[in-house]
Order: sequence, then C-alpha cells, then structure tokens
Amino acid sequence: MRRALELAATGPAGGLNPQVGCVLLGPDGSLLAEGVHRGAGSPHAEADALSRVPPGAAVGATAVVTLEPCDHTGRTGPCSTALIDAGVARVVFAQPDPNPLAAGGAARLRAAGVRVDAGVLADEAEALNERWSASLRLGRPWVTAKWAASLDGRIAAADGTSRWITGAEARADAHRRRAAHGAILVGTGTALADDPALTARDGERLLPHQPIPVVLGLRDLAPGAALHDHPRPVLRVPSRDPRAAVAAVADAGASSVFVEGGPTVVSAFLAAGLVDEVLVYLAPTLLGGDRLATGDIGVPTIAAQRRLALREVHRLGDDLLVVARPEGAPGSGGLHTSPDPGTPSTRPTEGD
Ligand code: AOF
Ligand code: ZN
Repeated sequence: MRRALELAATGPAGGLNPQVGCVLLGPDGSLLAEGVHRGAGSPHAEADALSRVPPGAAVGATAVVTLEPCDHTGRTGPCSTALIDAGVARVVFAQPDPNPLAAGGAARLRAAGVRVDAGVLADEAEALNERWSASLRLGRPWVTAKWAASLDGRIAAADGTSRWITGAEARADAHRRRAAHGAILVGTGTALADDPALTARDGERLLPHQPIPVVLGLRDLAPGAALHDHPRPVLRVPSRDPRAAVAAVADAGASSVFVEGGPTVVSAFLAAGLVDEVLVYLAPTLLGGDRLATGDIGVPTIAAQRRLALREVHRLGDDLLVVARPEGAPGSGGLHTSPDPGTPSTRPTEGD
C-alpha cells in the first residue's frame, strides 16, 4: 500500500478525479504490475495496472489500491468488474470511495467471491485526496488562500515593492503547494502589477503538474504578460465575483484553487465565505504603511471576527508558515507544530 500511495502521488492533483495508485501482486506475492490514474478521462489505476499484464496473468492475483475500486461507468468502465473478469482473488484498498455515484465496488467484489480488505493506510490515502473529497462534499472546488506578509501583516512596502519579503525556503514551499492544486488564481490588479508566471516551479524547473492559471477581473492582460507563456492556457473570468471564479474553475475541471492575491481578491473570497484554508507565510520584518494582506472582509465589529483554527505551523528558514482553517470546518481541529521550533522543519509540508 505504501508503494500504491507513492504511485498515486505521481498522478495529477486537483483535478475532477482523485489521485489513485494500484499494485498488482501474483499469488506468490511477486510484483506483476503497477498502475496510476492520470486524471479524468484516462484509465483508472486498476485498469492501468491490468493493462500491463498479459491476458490470464492476473488470475489469483491481489490488487492493492489506494481507493475502493469504482462500481460505475463514468468516463471509463467499472474497475470492480474489470478486476472480477481478470480473475483477481483479493483486493486490498485504503479509502472507501466518497463519491456516491462510483462507490459500491467492495460489495460487488465480495459478492463475486473476491476477498476484500478495506482501510489499510486509510488515513494517508484520505489525506492525499482530502481536497478532492471535500470538493465533493462542498459541491464546489476547495479554495486555499495564500499570502506572504511581514510580521505586522503587510504584503508590500509603501511604494508597492514586495520582492522579496519571504526567503527561498518559504517560496519553494509555496510552489510545491501550488502544484497540489488544480488551479491558481490572481486578480487583474496583481496580474498587471506583478506580471506573475503562475507556474509551479522547483528553482527554474517546472514541476510535473501545472495548475490552470486563472485571472479574475475586468481589465485586459498586457500583451507581453508572462502569463501568456504558461504551459496551460489562461482562464479569464471577466467578473469581480469570487463565485463566478469558483464556477469557472469547476467548469475547467479543477477540484481545488490556490488564490494568491492580491488583497482585493483574497478579501472578496474571505468576505464571501469561500475560503477553506489560509496559508500565511510570515517573514520577521516590519513594513508599516497601508499595504495590508486583507482589506474589507465584512468584519465591522469584534463579534464578527473570523476565527480560524490552527492546523500547522512550520518554520521555513527564517520564515514561518501558518496553516489555518475556518473554525468548525471539517478537519480544522488539532495543531501540528514543527518538532523543534529552533530548526527548520524537515517534515514534508506539501499536501498535508
Ligand atoms: C477507481 N480507480 O483510479 C479512480 C477512481 O469518470 P470516471 O470513470 O473517471 O470516474 C470517476 C470517479 O471514479 C471518481 O469520482 C471516483 O469516485 C472514482 N475514481 N476509482 O476505482 C481510480 N480514479
Ligand atoms: Zn475505477
């Protein structure tokens, strides 16, 4: 299952489908094949693994898969019957399928006489697909809002200059988290002022999966904008309404969106109650002035403050990363801190 989880993580995150991996073992425990789901419309992980063995070779095999095999015909056929037809004797899976349209594979496999073991490393599989599962529940893409600020909550100096407030480690962490989302969004103000590339990079190298770049707002992009060089076409949402942006992100096939600014756009998402997680990179510096991370988020008085529950605190070089979620949101409880606040965190900070 650990190997199946590794395989799952190589598939694209933030799409309409979850990340799923599958390992097919012979009756003697030998490795027959591995499979990965590479996004909506492509074969499911089980079908991918089965396609890599000759006919008849999976008779008596065990399929180890990170998600309950589906039992529906969606963009592809049901994995439950594909496994039964291939003669697989045993299926071990981690997470039950939270999609009611696709669930039921375990029952069908058992009814066909296949031994089924559920729940192996389920927490890890659920964590891998947490945003996808949440998007099913929410009926809209998961929204992460991110900003980098000084300790006094400013995102730029008085003249608007902002490069760089946080250090290289914090920026690298933000890039990895970008890549774990299906889309990345800025407003036209930020697109015009900062000319961002909105790619997910490791240094100069593009990470394997690039979120769809989305620009919300009514103004035109500059013809020479760096965004035009993004490996995926830019999705323009000619509106000021975050709900329109979320709907466009869903239509584009993403189940999560990383909102990077600027403060007007972030504030509009917060005011609309459309933020599921906040990532704040805090640098030990002071900027003063009026370039605040957020503007009006609909808090006229202290009784209306937007309390968040801390999820994680990481030290990244000289900076801090605070991950928080609206209080009462599923999974918002429980604070995980870096083991030693005096040293940079060595824990993986991606994905959670
Ligand atoms: C599996 N194995 O690798 C994946 C599953 O439209 P489809 O055919 O791609 O089906 C999408 C649904 O199937 C998705 O919402 C989820 O419930 C399940 N995904 N199931 O057995 C896989 N990716
Ligand atoms: Zn399937």
